[in-house]
Amino acid sequence: MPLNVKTRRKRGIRMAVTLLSGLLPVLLGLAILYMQAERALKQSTEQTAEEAIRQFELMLDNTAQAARELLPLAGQNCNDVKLALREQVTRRPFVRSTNLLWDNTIYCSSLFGDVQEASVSGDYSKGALLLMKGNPVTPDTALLVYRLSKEKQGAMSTLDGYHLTNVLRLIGRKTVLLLQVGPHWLSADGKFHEGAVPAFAVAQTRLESSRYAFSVAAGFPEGETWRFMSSEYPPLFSLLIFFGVISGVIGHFVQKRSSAPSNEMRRALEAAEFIPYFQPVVHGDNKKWSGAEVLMRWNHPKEGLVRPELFIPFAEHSGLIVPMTRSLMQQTAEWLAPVSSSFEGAFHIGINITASHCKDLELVEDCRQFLAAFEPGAVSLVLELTERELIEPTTITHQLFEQLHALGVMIAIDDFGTGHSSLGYLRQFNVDFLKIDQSFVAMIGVDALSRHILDTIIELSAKLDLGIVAEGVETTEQSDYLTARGVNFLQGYLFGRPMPGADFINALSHH
Ligand code: G
Ligand code: G
Ligand code: MN
Repeated sequence: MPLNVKTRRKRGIRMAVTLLSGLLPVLLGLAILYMQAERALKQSTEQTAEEAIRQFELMLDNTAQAARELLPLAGQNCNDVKLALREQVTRRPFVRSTNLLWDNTIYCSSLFGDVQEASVSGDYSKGALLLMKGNPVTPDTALLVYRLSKEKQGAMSTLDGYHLTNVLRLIGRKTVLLLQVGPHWLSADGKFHEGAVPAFAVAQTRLESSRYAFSVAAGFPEGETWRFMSSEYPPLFSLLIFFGVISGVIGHFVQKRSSAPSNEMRRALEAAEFIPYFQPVVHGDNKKWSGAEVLMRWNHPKEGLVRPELFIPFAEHSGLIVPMTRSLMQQTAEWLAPVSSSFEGAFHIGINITASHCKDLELVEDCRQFLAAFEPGAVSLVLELTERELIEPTTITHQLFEQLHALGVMIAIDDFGTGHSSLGYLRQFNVDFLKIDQSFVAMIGVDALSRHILDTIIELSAKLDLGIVAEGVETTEQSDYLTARGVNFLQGYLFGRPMPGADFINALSHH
């Protein structure tokens, strides 16, 4: 079947479209899943940050409570109050040490008792919190200092970095969590940093405590979205691939069904692969050539010569039948116009027309151009309409046939006897010829009933004053029978097979 033969390029395009229709739902689905994953991760970091804030606030509540209770003691002799300092350290969870200040100087500590150390409140974030890298006792463990001041009095309590790091690690789990206090920040590995907090590639969140001067940053490193998708979404991926395959298969078949034949035929039309074959029609009495029927052939580069039954239905379906017939008429004129001077009387040229060709008036112009290629009166154009698909009588078709008749174009009903045209139909379209279907001719001398039908058709055409052409005449017996009944025109292998233009011209000149 020639319509399945594809050029390499066409096949490539079709593969690409199939692939695309398969990939599109997969890619679209992936994009949606990606956004969904990003949202889920963002939600997760927000929850983690909230939880961390809650934990830190809980710890700071203890240190703040210790400082609050010690603040009224500031100014008193260190020896008198250092037990009170130590009591807070022992009683309050998370509190590592406590100190008292007077006029921005630490003068009493829970660990050493009497000390002298300047401490400017400007270091403290909003005056109350300071994250330190360490202190002389534990230089490598970060610690968070909470400070309360009232005029010259001051009280401090410290929170061990170990507890902070634990929260960052345990709550964070897969989320990266940082604790930021003023210009300093602490990472989950317990390291103290200074300067800007690094930006996270995925689901970055920053949350400030409403009660203390610290904030928490949370996020994920680069690539976490894909990692999350590959661990959470495998069932959805299978579903996506399933839809992709279905969509690809649908895309494949839709293309195959809708566009493939017409594309191939359009290509063939441009490559002038549709060519005319000519079969002579002879006079019933003297058997001289009175004309020819033009029969389309597809000269396919791979399949060879293709008969019209195999491609005309596709051509009708895609609307290509109109330009194909136009091309056929042009080629016919190119073959026959140069020899038209040798015609005796008007040479009948039969062109096959389908019902779909009669939906507008384009045909009129094609016929006009065809006739213009010949000397006036040299040819007679006969449009053959098969009886198997009748033309609906509409305003357009009436206009069409009126204009065709005005041009001198004649109408023949092809395959007559196989369809169901009424006498009304024959009159309505101003029919000039009936072409008796070859199945009746084949029954001459074989089947009595078919012969009766044949006789009736011949009588009918005589009464209606229609010309009559017998198709498929293969034997002299058939020819004699038809001639004896006054059939004007005969067509069939007995007189000539459909042949290419060159052969036809050659045979015509010997005639
Ligand atoms: O000669 P052949 O076997 O090819 O003819 C097969 C059928 O194809 C015939 O019924 C004939 O009417 C149809 N056919 C041949 N050429 C054309 C054409 O140019 N246009 C249309 N519509 N039908 C054609
Ligand atoms: O358009 P139409 O259906 O009349 O086309 C005529 C068809 O009959 C073409 O397919 C043509 O090749 C075929 N044909 C023409 N003469 C003969 C013949 O003598 N015998 C047979 N079997 N077929 C013929
Ligand atoms: Mn025909």
